[in-house]
Amino acid sequence: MNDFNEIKDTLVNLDEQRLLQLVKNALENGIPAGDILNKGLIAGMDIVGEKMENEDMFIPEVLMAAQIMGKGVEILKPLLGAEETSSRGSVLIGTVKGDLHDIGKNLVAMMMESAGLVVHNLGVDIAPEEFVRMIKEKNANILCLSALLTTTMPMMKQTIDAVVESGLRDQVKIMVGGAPVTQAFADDIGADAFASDAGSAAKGAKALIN
Ligand code: B1M
Repeated sequence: MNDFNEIKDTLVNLDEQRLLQLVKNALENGIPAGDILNKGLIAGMDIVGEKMENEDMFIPEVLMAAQIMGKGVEILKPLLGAEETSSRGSVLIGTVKGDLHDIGKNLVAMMMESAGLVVHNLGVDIAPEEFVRMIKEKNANILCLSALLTTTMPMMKQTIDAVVESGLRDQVKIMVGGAPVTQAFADDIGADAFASDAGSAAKGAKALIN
């Protein structure tokens, strides 16, 4: 659809005002918020990623695209994943140590909140011992780990190992996700669940609680 191409192009061209206008227009035209997110903003960010890989875009520009995307997501937020709010699980979510990517992780947190879960979003670059400390402090029953880099995926295993060593493994279900993460990897490192996107992460978390 034309709206999606324009949203993608505008994100890649870092035209914030136009992008936000296009997102609002798309909503006014009855396009579902989830489609605007997935087929517009996330698809646009994929192009940014390809350009980054080919050195057609550089870190400061990618960072700007990420910030602009975040503002687009803010507009969509109230309309995404409006589910019933019955579950009261306590979720701890963060991006593992060494990894600064947070857009996907924040989307997961947002979808989980709108699914009725209490979410403690720790941020990025979180060390295993910090996750362990926060599981205790927040009495969490689900731990969600995000990683976007192949080089930080092993930190997911180190985090799970730290949880095991702390004696808290029986208290929390652990879910992992992020672009390079797969179900096979999740199984390998001893996670309880894997989610490929924010919607299935929210559904998966509710299933883990029940
Ligand atoms: Co980075 N980066 N980056 N980057 N960056 C990628 C990931 C990369 C694929 C780009 C590329 O080369 N094509 C590549 C990784 C290659 C690899 O490891 N195989 C890469 C690289 C190399 C790097 C640097 C090393 C670059 C450098 O410095 N030379 C550097 C590393 C910094 C660090 O972390 N230590 C770096 C830096 C950055 C920025 C800071 C500039 C910026 C991040 C800004 C921010 O997040 N605030 C950035 C960005 C924006 C990207 C791309 C372009 C976009 C990521 C994104 O936000 N996608 C990315 C390329 C790409 O993915 N297309 C790239 C949109 C987001 C909605 O999707 O995060 O996949 P995603 O989240 C999804 C799912 O994965 C899932 O649900 C989300 C929503 O549906 N999900 C979970 C995510 N977390 C989950 C947790 C769960 C469940 C599901 O828990 C249960």
